[in-house]
Amino acid sequence: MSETGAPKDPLIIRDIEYLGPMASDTSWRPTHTLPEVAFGGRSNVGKSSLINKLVRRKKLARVSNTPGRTREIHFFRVNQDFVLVDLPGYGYARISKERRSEWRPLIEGFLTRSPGVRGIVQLLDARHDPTGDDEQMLGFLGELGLPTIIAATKVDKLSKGAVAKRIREIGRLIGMDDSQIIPFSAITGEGRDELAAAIVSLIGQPSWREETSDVDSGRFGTTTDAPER
Ligand SMILES: Nc1nc2c(ncn2[C@@H]2O[C@H](COP(=O)(O)OP(=O)(O)O)[C@@H](O)[C@H]2O)c(=O)[nH]1
Ligand SMILES: [Mg+2]
Repeated sequence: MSETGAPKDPLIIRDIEYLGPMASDTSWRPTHTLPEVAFGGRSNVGKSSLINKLVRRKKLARVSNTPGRTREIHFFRVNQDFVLVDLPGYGYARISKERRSEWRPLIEGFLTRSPGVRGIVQLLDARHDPTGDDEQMLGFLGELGLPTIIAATKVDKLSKGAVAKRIREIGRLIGMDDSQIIPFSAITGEGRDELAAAIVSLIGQPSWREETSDVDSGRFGTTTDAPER
């Protein structure tokens, strides 16, 4: 990043459109032909703040003061590049045990049955070890084989040395290489461009669900050319 001139923005935001909410695995979902990138994490982990920073909008995803209340999946079209899928936050401590596992059918059903999903940005609080809910979610993502980018949030609350240490520890706990974990701060903007670049790379790859056929294997990054309806 220390080259001359301003670094190039890997994801220039031209326009964003809210497509709507999905309340259950069988209810409405948007029809489009763009790749989808999901965002998941525990309530209060900083997901709305990260999304707003990523797309450079102050209030796109509501930064909620009442975590645990958002029970729907929200869809946003970003340019003609991809559809950002804001999953409901899980694991809010102050709701009952039964209600705490309500997230699983909606989130798991959506990720399992959405042909357009290319991957997920899974958020973990950099300061803390993954919770039981985080482990369930990561276990599910691992079984599904969904390409996963980890964003470690709120790193502004830690010293530089502590961040490096926490990233190593989280990587060890979740069995992922540190290089797959992006330190992120919605306050300082650290990690925004790195995350944007990782998403651009994800949506440029062929779908992880498709069998690689000889005809298809040469395809690269053409799926964002779908005509607007
Ligand atoms: N210091 C700091 N606070 C953050 C950061 N991201 C979010 N927060 C705060 O954490 C709380 C939850 O953030 P929010 O984005 O609503 O989390 P969500 O429930 O996961 O969508 C809010 O008080 C935010 O201001 C961050 O990067 N640094
Ligand atoms: Mg939120």
